[in-house]
Amino acid sequence: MAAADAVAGTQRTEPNHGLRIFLTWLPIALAADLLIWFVWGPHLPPGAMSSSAASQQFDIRVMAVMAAPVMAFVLTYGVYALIVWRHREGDDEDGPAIHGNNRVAVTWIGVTSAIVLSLAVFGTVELVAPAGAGAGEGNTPIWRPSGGSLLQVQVIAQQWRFTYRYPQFGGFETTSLVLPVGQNVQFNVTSLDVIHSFWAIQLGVKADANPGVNDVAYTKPEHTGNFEVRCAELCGLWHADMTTAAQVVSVSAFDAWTASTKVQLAALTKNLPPYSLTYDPNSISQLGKAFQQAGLTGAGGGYYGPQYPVQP
Ligand SMILES: [Cu+2]
Repeated sequence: MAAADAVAGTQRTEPNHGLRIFLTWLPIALAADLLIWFVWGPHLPPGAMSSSAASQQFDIRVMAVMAAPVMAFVLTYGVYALIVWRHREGDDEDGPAIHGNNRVAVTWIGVTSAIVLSLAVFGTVELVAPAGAGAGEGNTPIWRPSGGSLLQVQVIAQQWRFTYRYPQFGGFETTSLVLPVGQNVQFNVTSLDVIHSFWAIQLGVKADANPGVNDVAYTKPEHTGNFEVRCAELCGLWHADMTTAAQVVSVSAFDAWTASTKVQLAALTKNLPPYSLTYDPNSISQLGKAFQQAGLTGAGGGYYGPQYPVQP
């Protein structure tokens, strides 16, 4: 620099750009992180209605807090460069070469490696700790909730509706999804026809629904209230209509609901195929036909298999 200055015949003292960028960046990054964590964070999806939702919200908060300083740095650096290093009339001098600058290289590799590796570890821990984090784990889940009983709910997808079977309450099948608060739930998700995906939005649960597959996902509802279920896999003409208005209720309300539903659906339940982790729609479409003939396909009922004519 001294040589260049001598050649140019000027006397310039370069300010410490690194320090200036750092001191500009630091308050922006701190403010962004505090706002993200305390103000925005509690409102980030999917909320905190269940253990898995709360854990996903935490993950998104952590990732946003890690990402904001990076973005703040890029923007600060960009604006600083535009202002301080813009081309000026009569100044044709090039900046110092970045190639061979060990401090920049080591800092860059060090910081980016730390961010990526810590996120890999964090992501793995966050899958294990909340027992699969609400994701479908296939038919042999690696992570299960520890301790306590499990409420088993079978989610049966078909074009174009979800029905829910409660094997621990006589195996009735309903179009309503009702869960008790504070109870570990095991969803056994399957399909009778094409591929669907069971997405309980505010519970932070998403599991593929494939024919012939039992896909298991866990969660624990932590707050009572309504939540939405949607199909998250394009499955045909009425895919967008494949929704369920579902509820997390108190334990006593859940007990009352299961008791009354069990009685109300008794006539249908005895005609359902025996509870199974998967169903072959072709082998039970006779039953679907029987349901139709008996006029039992209304709300709360359910027939397995498509409605095409049954082979003799
Ligand atoms: Cu679907």
